[in-house]
Amino acid sequence: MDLVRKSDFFSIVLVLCLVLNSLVLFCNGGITSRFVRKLEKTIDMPLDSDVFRVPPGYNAPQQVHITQGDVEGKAIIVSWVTQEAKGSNTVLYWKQNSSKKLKARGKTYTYKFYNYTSGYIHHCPIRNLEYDTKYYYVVGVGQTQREFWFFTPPEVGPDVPYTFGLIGDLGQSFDSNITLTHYENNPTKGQTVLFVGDISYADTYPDHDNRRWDSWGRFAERSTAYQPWIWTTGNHELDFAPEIKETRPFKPFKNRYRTPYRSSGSTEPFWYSIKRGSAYIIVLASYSAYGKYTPQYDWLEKEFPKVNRTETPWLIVLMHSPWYNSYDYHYMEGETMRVMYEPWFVKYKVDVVFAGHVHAYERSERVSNIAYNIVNGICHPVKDQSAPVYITIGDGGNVEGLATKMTEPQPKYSAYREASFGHAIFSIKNRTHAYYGWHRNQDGYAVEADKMWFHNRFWHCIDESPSHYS
Ligand SMILES: *[C@@H]1O[C@H](CO)[C@@H](O)[C@H](O)[C@H]1NC(C)=O
Ligand SMILES: *[C@@H]1O[C@H](CO)[C@@H](O)[C@H](O)[C@H]1NC(C)=O
Ligand SMILES: *[C@@H]1O[C@H](CO)[C@@H](O)[C@H](O)[C@H]1NC(C)=O
Ligand SMILES: *[C@@H]1O[C@H](CO)[C@@H](O)[C@H](O)[C@H]1NC(C)=O
Ligand SMILES: CC(=O)N[C@H]1CO[C@H](CO)[C@@H](O)[C@@H]1O
Ligand SMILES: [Fe+2]
Repeated sequence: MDLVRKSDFFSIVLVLCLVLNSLVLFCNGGITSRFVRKLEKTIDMPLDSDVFRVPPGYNAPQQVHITQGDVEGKAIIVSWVTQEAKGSNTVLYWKQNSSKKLKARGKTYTYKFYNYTSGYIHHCPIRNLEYDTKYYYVVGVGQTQREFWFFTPPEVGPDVPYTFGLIGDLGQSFDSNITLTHYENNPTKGQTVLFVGDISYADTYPDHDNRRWDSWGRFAERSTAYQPWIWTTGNHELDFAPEIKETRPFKPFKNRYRTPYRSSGSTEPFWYSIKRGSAYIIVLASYSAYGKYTPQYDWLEKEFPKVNRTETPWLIVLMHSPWYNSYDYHYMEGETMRVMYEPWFVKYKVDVVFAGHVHAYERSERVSNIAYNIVNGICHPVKDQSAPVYITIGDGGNVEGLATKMTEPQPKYSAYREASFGHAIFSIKNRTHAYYGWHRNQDGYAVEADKMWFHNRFWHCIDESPSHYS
């Protein structure tokens, strides 16, 4: 009841704001949502919660997750953990309606972190899959077997519809569980999650208690075992802890999660690219060196010219630390990377950039700020139809809670901002149109608190902002 009334109230406010916003054109900032959320402390689910239950049976595979295993989408990497013994590293898999079972063999890793020793972490690439096909797979061969399934993407092509889910800074709180539940129950079904970094928040526990990496893996399995999650590294993946002599950054992340970085010519798992359907997705690393002459810089410089918009019209970039952020939190942390790379984003007409880090939601206008050259003083974001829309989606619901303080007044480049937990859906229809919606956790599963039709920057480069239509 209460919620219904609140969302009705919100809709009215939103409509009013939209009308006002279109009247004042670009002179003022965009919308700061007035949605009023019940402010509660964000708490992690205790280790004995239902979502963290260890699957029954001797040495049962747990924390099962899949990710894309090549550039084109014909390979997948299956990962899982066995706790009691090494067990088999074979994956059995077969096409729906086919009785022919195939086998792939993976490799097994363990690592230590301070006084924690990991279980047996298995990673098994499966190659030469057929496009647009449902596959079943089994892990735990010979002991406790568990069966899952996934769909391969359609063959890469310009008008292939495809729907991505967007989740960031998820963690393992009660709110994280609500976010994941809303993503799963959204009537628009995401086919792959683009995850913008900050996974388990195990580092918020004493000695980075790595059992919280395990519990996160078990919690997320209900999604990660059935659809690929595309990983971006955040600061909570660093696990840099010299006080306990853990000085190799990203140790738990690198052992537990795989990315197909070699396929795209990258030399580190933290930055890479994939094609999926009609999208070309570039994943950048906010916490790996990105200045001139660094490996990431050299790679990205060569990567952008490879994107063929006739093949993959949609150019999407993922990173953790946002470049355009009008919250008080993490203010300007993305600035140095912006200075390095923004001219390329405009030159190559990136459609949209998704970032996390700030635990709230924000969507920008199409703006750029690339005219400044130290002496000319031209350092303001300006409307730019070749620039991407920047979306901050760090609102997964982790233990650190919401970022509620915003810089005032709302800057011109900020189209919509709201401090609520949620997720988003980016649904590509064809080479010219994609539909985007942001869903806050307080609403019904189908409700879009913010939405926008994206017009492709290469094929249909016209202004989409409401002010344009007024
Ligand atoms: C690791 O050390 C902490 C204290 O620093 C202790 O509470 C915990 O039980 C230890 N864990 C293991 C697996 O020894
Ligand atoms: C997490 O959400 C699921 C529903 O998707 C529910 O069944 C489960 O009880 C929740 N667990 C906790 C600890 O909130
Ligand atoms: C771009 O992709 C299209 C469609 O796949 C292809 O016909 C064309 O040759 C490609 N262009 C380049 C420069 O590779
Ligand atoms: C692309 O999709 C949009 C939205 O569904 C639709 O209006 C448009 O007609 C489509 N374009 C083509 C060429 O089919
Ligand atoms: C073509 C074909 O036989 N499709 C079947 C595959 O199997 C599912 C159930 O497993 C059936 O619903 C399809 O009809
Ligand atoms: Fe972060």
